[in-house]
Amino acid sequence: MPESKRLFIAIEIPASVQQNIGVLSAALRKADDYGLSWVKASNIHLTLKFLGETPVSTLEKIEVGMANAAANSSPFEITLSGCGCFPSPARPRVLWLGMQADARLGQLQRGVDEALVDAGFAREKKPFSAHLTLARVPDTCPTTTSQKIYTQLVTLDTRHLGSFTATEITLFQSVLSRFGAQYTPLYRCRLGK
Ligand code: 2AM
Repeated sequence: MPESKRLFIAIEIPASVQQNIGVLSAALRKADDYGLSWVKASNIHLTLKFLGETPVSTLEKIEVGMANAAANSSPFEITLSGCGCFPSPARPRVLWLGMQADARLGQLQRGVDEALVDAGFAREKKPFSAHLTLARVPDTCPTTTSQKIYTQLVTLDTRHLGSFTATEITLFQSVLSRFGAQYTPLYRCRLGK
């Protein structure tokens, strides 16, 4: 079996903004008497593309694709604001924070998606929905419980979480364990020529 790594491409969030998110997340956790799977503040990121288990022999092509996509973009501002859940408030499975950014965010995501076709990755079928995952709801969690926590989330003020300039994209390796996910940056690519 060829060696493989579980990979994804993301925009990293500055530590100061992660800390703000951590404070909000901690407040929300107080309403969680079930035990959702909360993302550690330092692990919060903006996923552009999930690659999954990937042979290491593909890494070079991924890096070339990332470099092309990044070169066709330029740094842009992201302001955190709002929140939501997937798939719907009637059945929350993923709780997330939203953001505002200009068209370059969507263009960058489409550029990454397109650039990785040559590396053998299928284009995304669903439209991109930019989000920062706060918590995932275990399958065993009653819907009434996840609805209650989501209701708390929407009451929180998300306007002061902060802004930052996205200047690069990062290829992460994800290692899952019973202690949670560990994300390791493997390759970073600056936006712009
Ligand atoms: P998300 O949290 O932004 O939704 C690393 O595992 C990241 O890849 C996760 O944070 C998640 O992004 C995304 N991811 C994980 N598993 C995935 C899957 N099966 N399909 C799509 N995206 C996934």
